[in-house]
Amino acid sequence: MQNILVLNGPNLNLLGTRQPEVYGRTTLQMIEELCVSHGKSNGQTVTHFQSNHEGALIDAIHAARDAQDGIVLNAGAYTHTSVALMDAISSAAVPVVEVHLSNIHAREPFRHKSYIAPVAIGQICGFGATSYVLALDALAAHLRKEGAG
Ligand code: CA2
Repeated sequence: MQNILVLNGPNLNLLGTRQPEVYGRTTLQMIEELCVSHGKSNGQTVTHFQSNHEGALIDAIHAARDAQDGIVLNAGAYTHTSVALMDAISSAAVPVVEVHLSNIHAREPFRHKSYIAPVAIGQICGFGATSYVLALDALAAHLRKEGAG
């Protein structure tokens, strides 16, 4: 069994309630339920956490060091700004898959830069809620290869 943390950053709690033309009608709760059920089919125990606060996300990454085999991270707008999150991932030594609902490379230039990408094992973006499912599959394969699951 693999233990996976699905970690969501700022404003993602608003999913499905505002700007449906950009982010769709799927709520964060629906995404979390999808991750729990898809994780089960991969032999993964999925827990989830969302915060609008950079420090709380950093604390969750630090705590994952002893409790989780991998992290699926949508850092929201902190993706494009946070050296602190990048440093937390580097020090946690837990594999992270970066996810985004939207294709950040097809959006405004400031979204093309990710501080998460250099310290993640990979990045999946542009597939809506399916980005999370693909990230769970990627972690399952990665951890099997590493012998952790
Ligand atoms: O596409 C993604 O998943 C993003 O991480 C979403 C972030 C954005 O800043 C990143 O560039 C790409 C924004 C999340 C905000 O979500 C909202 C949802 C509903 C209403 C307003 C914001």
